[in-house]
Amino acid sequence: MSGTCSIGSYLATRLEQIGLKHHFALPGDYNLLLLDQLLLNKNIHQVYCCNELNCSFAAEGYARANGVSACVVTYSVGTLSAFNGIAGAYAEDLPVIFISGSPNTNDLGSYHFLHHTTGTLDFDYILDMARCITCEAVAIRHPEDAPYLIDKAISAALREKKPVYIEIPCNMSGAQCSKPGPLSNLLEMPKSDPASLAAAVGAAADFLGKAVRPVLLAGPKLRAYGGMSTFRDLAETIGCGVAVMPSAKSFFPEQHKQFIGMYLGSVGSLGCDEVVDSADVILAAGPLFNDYTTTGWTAVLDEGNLIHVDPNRVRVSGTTFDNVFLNEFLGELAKVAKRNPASLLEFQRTKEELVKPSVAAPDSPLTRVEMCRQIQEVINANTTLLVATGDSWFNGFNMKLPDGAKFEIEMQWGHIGWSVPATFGYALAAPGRRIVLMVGDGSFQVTAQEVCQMIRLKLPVIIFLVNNHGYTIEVEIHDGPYNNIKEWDYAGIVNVFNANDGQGHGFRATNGGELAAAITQALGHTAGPTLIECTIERDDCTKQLLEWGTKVAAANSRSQQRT
Ligand SMILES: Cc1ncc(C[n+]2csc(CCOP(=O)(O)OP(=O)(O)O)c2C)c(N)n1
Ligand SMILES: [Mg+2]
Repeated sequence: MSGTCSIGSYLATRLEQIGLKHHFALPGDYNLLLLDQLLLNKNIHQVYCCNELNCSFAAEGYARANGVSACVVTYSVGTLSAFNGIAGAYAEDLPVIFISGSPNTNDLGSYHFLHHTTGTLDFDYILDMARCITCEAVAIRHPEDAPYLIDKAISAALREKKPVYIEIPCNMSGAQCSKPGPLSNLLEMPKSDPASLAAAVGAAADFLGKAVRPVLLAGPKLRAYGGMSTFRDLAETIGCGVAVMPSAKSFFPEQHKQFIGMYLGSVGSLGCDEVVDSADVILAAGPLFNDYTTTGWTAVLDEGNLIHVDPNRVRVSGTTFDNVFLNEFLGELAKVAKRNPASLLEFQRTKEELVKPSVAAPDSPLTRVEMCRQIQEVINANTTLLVATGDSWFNGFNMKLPDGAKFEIEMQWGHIGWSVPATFGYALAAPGRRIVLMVGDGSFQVTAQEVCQMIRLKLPVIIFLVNNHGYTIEVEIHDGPYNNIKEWDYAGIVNVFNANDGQGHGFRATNGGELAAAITQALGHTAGPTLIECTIERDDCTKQLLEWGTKVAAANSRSQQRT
């Protein structure tokens, strides 16, 4: 263990130790030597993207499948583009180790103006900005500090499930520092304060025990903070109805007999909001209630009825217990909670069965309903379905997931364009899975280039590109000429990316027959991605989108109130 190694090699070892098989990168003169150092580690592959925004989203997607990821860019011009995906990772609770190769330290104190900067002598602005969108931002200035600073950042990311920033000057990546030791203390997770934990569990058990009709609600933070299995234990102990928030779809099995659907107020799944709204105690595990998830503040749960389980604290009907960690709390509560299946029985009594859509004539123009009916057939226990911002969110919400199927959405950050690079990153981290993306034409245009990396790495992703000729979600919220976009030949674009060595497939489906044929081809194609452009009418959207859009628009247009 003793001895020295280069700072770049120290970083590579740490990335390998925390479980990375890949890191995403874009070169620039400030990080070239660092990339060389990282390449020397043969256990992690360097994977390239078309631009830094995509690079950050690819890392974000990889972290969804792998738990943690890394991306390496060049200072300022690259870093600023990547910040968007890094802030997204912060919003979505994903630990991305974000590394930037920066100017030579000899220039920092001299009167030297440098390229890729704002043309001033301020070299700290990137670090300052990084502090706003990461849980730890460090800049190495002396080789001897590198191990401490790298470890400090990486352990913060793993502990807090948030991105971190590490700046490595171009004259440091080859400089020597002490070799990395074992990971052990880097992986140490904080423990709840025992007294606070006991008090929180006692208060919650008491509150639940007195409830007539309690329900459980899975929130988006449940996975990041390791609570999915203890949440299920708790649910099975109580035996009550269990709902999920949109970003927690698949965090509780949909085939489980206690599953009552997705809670999204009036646009949630059939019969779910009535049961949640009429519950007298709702245990929400890792929720994040915002304007979108409350359907424009129309589905706000009463704080007095809530057991609100945050990653590091719990609120029971308005009383806060600090230093209580989600997973420990759910596990301890599962040991003492009492059985009360009343909300599940109510759901079963009141539930209406969804009518299955009928099969459309193969030659009639493709509709959204027929498209979704066919995509549903593609989803098996081994599928991860990723859905992009737009009506694809709602089409995705309506999909039935068999046990084992997973669902990915970026609903807190909500960046159009996230999904193509994130799917690329996810697919790389989950080689055995069937990866399916539903993305709108508008979102696709933001980051379309990353399909070429799927081709380059022969990833058999299936992309359903919903060509509804514009920003339909925006049309439903507030229409104007700005919601029209330039038509592309989406199916044809795959050939542009194939050039002379790629094996991506592109199909256009204008009716059900063409879609079925394209899906058959896609399922048999393993040497690269298949993009299926599904052309539907501009206004052919879910009824949930119409209602949700109207309510969100109403929330957005509230005039300033004096309080
Ligand atoms: C970076 C960014 N810019 C703008 C928006 C606003 N926005 C949200 S959805 C959307 C349009 C999505 O259109 P499309 O992908 O075609 O999906 P559709 O609603 O048509 O299904 C836009 C512009 C956003 N979310 N993110
Ligand atoms: Mg569209």
